[in-house]
Amino acid sequence: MSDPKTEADVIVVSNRLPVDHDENAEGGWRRSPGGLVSALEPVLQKTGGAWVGWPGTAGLELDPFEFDGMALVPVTLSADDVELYYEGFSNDTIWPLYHDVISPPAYHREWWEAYVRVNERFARAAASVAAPGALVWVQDYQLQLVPRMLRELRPDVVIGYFHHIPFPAYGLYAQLPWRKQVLAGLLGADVIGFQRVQDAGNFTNAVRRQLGLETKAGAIRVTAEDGSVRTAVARAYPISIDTEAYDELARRPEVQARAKEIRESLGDPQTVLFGVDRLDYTKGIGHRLKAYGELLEENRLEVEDVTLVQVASPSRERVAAYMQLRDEIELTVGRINGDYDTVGHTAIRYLHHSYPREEMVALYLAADVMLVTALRDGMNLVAKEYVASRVDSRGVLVLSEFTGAADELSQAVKVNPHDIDGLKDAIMTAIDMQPAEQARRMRALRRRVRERDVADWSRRFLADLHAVRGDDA
Ligand code: GDG
Repeated sequence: MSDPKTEADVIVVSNRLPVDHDENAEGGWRRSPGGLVSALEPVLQKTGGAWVGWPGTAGLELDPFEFDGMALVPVTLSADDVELYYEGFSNDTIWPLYHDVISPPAYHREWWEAYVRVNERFARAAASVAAPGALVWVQDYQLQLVPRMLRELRPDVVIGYFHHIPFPAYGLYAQLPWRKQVLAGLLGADVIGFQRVQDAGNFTNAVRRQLGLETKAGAIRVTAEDGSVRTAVARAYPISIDTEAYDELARRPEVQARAKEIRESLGDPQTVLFGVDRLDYTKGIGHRLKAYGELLEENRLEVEDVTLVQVASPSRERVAAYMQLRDEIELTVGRINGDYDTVGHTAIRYLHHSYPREEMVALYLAADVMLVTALRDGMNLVAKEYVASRVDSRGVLVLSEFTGAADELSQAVKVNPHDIDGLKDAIMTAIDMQPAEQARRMRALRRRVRERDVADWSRRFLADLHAVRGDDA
């Protein structure tokens, strides 16, 4: 590790740095998995860029360091900050509010104060490493105030913000006691990106109604305190995955052998249904289980013929709503298995673990039907990963219309997960679908995720930031 240079021309700011602590890794850090990191790393490496974020351990104070050709700029969070800013305001106020109040958001002034304080710290860290006129790209709902704070510190830089989760309809957004401050925070950016056209529309609507600003086709006229006028643009940039990486893994003989082994270990049922989600109340896991349980109860499915594999990766385990969700899901799984399992067959193979990506791809390949039944989801990358992994053009994606992915993946079997009878019929349609029809749909889906991968997403966003700066195309 060496000291990075202190000025960067491209800067990414996100809650977490793209690395995890790992005592066994060289230098003590390992690159964290995920599409965002793989898309942005080459950009930062090429431009000598920097990434500003929290290293993931409370109280850890670190100087900037270099990792894989990027300058990493750590922001320190105390245990209190983690509890109030991250678990509190980010994950128990904004997250439920922006996901249509599926779980009731909690509004606490102390959490808000911590959110302001921590956002300021991120803004100052970004300001301190930005070269004159740098492009700064802020990521996600934990940092909605950073664009404006950064603009005040550094009026010379070009600021982008990307919102990974939904932006709610005005009637819900209006609940937020700090609704004006959050909108003003976001409007500090030159380009404000959302997953869906609908999210961008909800945002501009809130801006009009709360701040009385003029908006036209996503362009918002913002007047600063000194009277100067600028334009901020809100538009959709649907995020994607590293499609090539999934395709490549899925073609590996050892991954294909593992997929076969998984099916064998389940007793080679005719049909394997698969769900994989962070254990989060937005993902509709309970609705999925209800529909599946009723299909077994009505003998439309028999436990000898079908198994549902549900990976529920541990998430936000210190937030009360997540503890309660886990109890509910595990109670339901236990009931269904108790009612329908035989000595030799299980209705649901429930796994509360995280798996390496190779194993995920093997599971995708082993699954005849992929169930994505989110009640609200910014995009849902699992849907795209399933498609990218199906190099055999087989398998059926059942996809909730309340995901961002539904806008793009039109050949999936679409469902409204609240309509349990409709969901049951969709699962049966998927199970009964003929191979030729599966292949026809899967090929079209695969074309889409090949053409629009995560590199394409970051290129589009950064091109718009370059255009703001007046760089040549
Ligand atoms: C937010 C938005 C938006 C899950 N379990 C394991 C594992 N995963 C990976 C999946 C996928 C990712 O986590 C989950 O991404 P999603 O998009 O499905 O959902 P969120 O975590 O809620 O992400 C969402 C996203 O941001 C990007 O903008 O799409 O709407 O909510 O990549 O594969 N990966 C491995 N083992 C696991 O056990 N390796």
